[in-house]
Amino acid sequence: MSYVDEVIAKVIEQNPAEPEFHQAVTEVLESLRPVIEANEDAYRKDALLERLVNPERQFKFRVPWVDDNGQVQVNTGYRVQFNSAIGPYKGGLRFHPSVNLGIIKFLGFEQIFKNSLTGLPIGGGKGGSDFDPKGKSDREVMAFCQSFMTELCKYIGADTDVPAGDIGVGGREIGYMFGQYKRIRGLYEGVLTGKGLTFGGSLVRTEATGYGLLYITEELFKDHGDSLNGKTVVVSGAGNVAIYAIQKAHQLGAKVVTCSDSTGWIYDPEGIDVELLKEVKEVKRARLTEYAAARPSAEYHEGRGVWQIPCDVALPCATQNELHLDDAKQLVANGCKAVCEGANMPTTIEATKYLQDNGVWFIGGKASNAGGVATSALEMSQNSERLSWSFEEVDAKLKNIMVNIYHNIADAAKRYGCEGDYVMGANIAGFEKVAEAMTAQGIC
Ligand code: NDP
Ligand code: 2IT
Repeated sequence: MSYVDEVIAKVIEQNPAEPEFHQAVTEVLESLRPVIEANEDAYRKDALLERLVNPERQFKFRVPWVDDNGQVQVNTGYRVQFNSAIGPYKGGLRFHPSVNLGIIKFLGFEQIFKNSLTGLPIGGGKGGSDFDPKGKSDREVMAFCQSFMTELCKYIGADTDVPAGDIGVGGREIGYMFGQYKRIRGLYEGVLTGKGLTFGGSLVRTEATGYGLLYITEELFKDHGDSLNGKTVVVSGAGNVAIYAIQKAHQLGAKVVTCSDSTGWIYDPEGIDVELLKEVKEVKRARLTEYAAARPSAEYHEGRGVWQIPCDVALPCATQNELHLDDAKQLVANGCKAVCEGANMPTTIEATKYLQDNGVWFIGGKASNAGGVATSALEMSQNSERLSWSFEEVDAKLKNIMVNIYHNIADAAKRYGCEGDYVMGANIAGFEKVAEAMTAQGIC
């Protein structure tokens, strides 16, 4: 059996009931096959792949908190410190009822390669909880965040592990967690990113994942002699990534006609009104039905369905495995040219393959959503030098990083004879740097 097949089989056997983790590992290792095979004996002897797929360390802890009725609630918290070969662990925290260890491990594993692609010195990690912030009062969210950080603060720090936001974790949650960290540890340091602008946050971090997604998509079109100007775009999600993806797509002359949340979706042929969407989702924390109620041109539909709307570009920005094989077939039938992932692993392996086999340009999240964590790393830099950069300066750096990522992944794919396979290019380019650093640091 080849080394790659051996390690995939071991991961499935040793991590039972973690299908998302199996999926993430399989996707990466399958596409690394030519790189591994070129150096198989040395990698096998060093157990490089076994070390890569096993987190350096993982924490699981109880998070008790008191709700507004005086009832004690208990959630589970996680932090997986996956790989520190190229820098301190870096990656978001997800608060969503679907969170379990397998989800956090898949996200932490992907983060290793994504962070490597940014070109910045950050290792891979991820954390979160099965806490559901939906419908909770601000006081309940604060109580949960304080309890979560009371335990997490033992394991993190500006030079060891720097969490940030993800699904269900935005500025409000980061603020509460930063306050509790400072209170317990007595340290005013850049231990979290995505902070408010009055206490060490970076300009552009809020917009960064969505903006970065559009910067790389624009570069992809440019490289093929085209641009986003005049293109029709479908977006899923209506959270942090989706909102700023829609905003930047409009700035680049495209028209975004859909968005979605966990209960339904919007088709707005006149183009999504970003200010209204921000009001509904960021301020009122309400359902998309409120968007439709305030916007005569918009239709609201229950369930899922954005991928059936004809488009030139599809940007999945909600959650994992939200774009299935049937959706991919529909996109191809409708003449979609490009799919670039804003979310982490939103496209199933079968759907990805179908899109690629049918000539759709496909950029996976490790490359296309790396703008968020890259800007987090820029926030860390600003915190270290105790300075703040202007919006224009951070935005220009972000754009430059995304353009570089595009060319690095395109070149890596070409080097291995797979021109246009940006998934393979991203996995290879991300892996090469981490593998070299791990090898140079000896067996650890
Ligand atoms: P948010 O919590 O801000 O928004 C998530 C959006 O997706 C919401 O509209 C939510 O619906 C919807 N959603 C979440 N879970 C589901 C589900 N199970 N089924 C259907 N819809 C769902 O999160 P973000 O925008 O920050 O994250 C979106 C994706 O982008 C995630 O995959 C995340 O890992 C990834 N990502 C985020 C980065 C960041 O900087 N924030 C960076 C890189 C990647 P509802 O409004 O009903 O909750
Ligand atoms: O998936 C991701 O890259 C994020 N949620 C952002 C992580 C970060 O540290 O900014």
